[in-house]
Amino acid sequence: MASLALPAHPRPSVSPTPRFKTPSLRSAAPRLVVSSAVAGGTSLRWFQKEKINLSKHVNESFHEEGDWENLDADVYHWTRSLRPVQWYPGHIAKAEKELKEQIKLMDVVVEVRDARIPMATSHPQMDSWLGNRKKILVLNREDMISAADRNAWANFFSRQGIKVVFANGQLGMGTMKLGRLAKLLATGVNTKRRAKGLLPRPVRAGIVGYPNVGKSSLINRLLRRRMCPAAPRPGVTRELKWVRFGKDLELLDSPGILPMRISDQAAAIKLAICDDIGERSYDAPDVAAILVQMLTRLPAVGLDTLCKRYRIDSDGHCGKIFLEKLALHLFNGDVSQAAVRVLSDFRKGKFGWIALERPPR
Ligand SMILES: Nc1nc2c(ncn2[C@@H]2O[C@H](COP(=O)(O)OP(=O)(O)OP(=O)(O)O)[C@@H](O)[C@H]2O)c(=O)[nH]1
Ligand SMILES: [Mg+2]
Repeated sequence: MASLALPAHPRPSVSPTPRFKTPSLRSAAPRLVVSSAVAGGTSLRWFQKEKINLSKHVNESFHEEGDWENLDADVYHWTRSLRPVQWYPGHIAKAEKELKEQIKLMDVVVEVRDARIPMATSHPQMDSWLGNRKKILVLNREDMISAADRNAWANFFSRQGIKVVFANGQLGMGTMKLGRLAKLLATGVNTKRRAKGLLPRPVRAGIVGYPNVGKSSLINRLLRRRMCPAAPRPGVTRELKWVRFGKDLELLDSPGILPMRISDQAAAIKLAICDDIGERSYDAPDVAAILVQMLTRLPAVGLDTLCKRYRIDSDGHCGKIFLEKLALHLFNGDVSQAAVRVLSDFRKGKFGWIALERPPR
């Protein structure tokens, strides 16, 4: 089984003094077959494909949805030996309690997710809290993904009959549509009130989601006023706050909520990569090493882009070695600074705008 790893990654990657805990792509590959068998029974197909691609670069074989599944399986394995990423500051515990109370007042709920990682920013308990309430799903940061990513996610959600709005909380795209949709979904509220002889009231829409996904920015853009504090770090909004939009819509801005314990550590690492979780909850070199290994595998980026950007020579299979080389080249051997640079470059789109997740099959 171990030889399976070699064809796709032919050059040896040896670190004389390993300083990181991040396992390399090479070390994860033998286990990958087992997990893909568990995930979708694809191990035989995967093995055959690997044999055919013996002499090809790994990127050239990254064509199908199944390759995303393999990448997800690898990310899972790479995270297994790392310190778990957990972030649950006091304000989130308090906000979660209050949010569950406020949900009772909402006619419609707008769940905002990060378009780069729509699965990792999906709260496992959200749907049970919402019950039968009408929901609009917003994939925000649409400017940070490719057209192919967007199409893949649009198709995935439309097949499930889920209403999804792609939005840009920074420039305002999608916000008017969101406002219209929220009022449309809640028209029944005032029909019932009129039937009872009551005056109509504004529709109440709650904006909920993970930290730093752009909830407050979306509200500000819709209102065309900076009513809610927004900044490029998770945990900015600390209190729930209702604001009025015109005479017939009220919006609730809420603090980003995530589970007390994140059981899926692959998702947690993606949250860290995308800056959707507090930076004190993770080790930047570990996270950046995994990002390098992911980007090396994504055809839209690939090893060449990484090496050219930093003018270093690396096989990219082991993110920690890549970071060590980058640190020696640019930061006097300081791996933490190298890690912060790679993470910040990804967040600024320096490797192109790409999603880190594709829909499951
Ligand atoms: N590129 C880009 N940036 C965005 C987008 N939406 C929001 N931002 C930026 O992302 C950062 C976080 O936005 P916020 O609106 O504060 O996010 P939030 O979900 O309210 O965050 P918390 O209150 O911490 O939970 C801000 O710097 C925004 O300018 C978007 O669609 N694209
Ligand atoms: Mg906010």
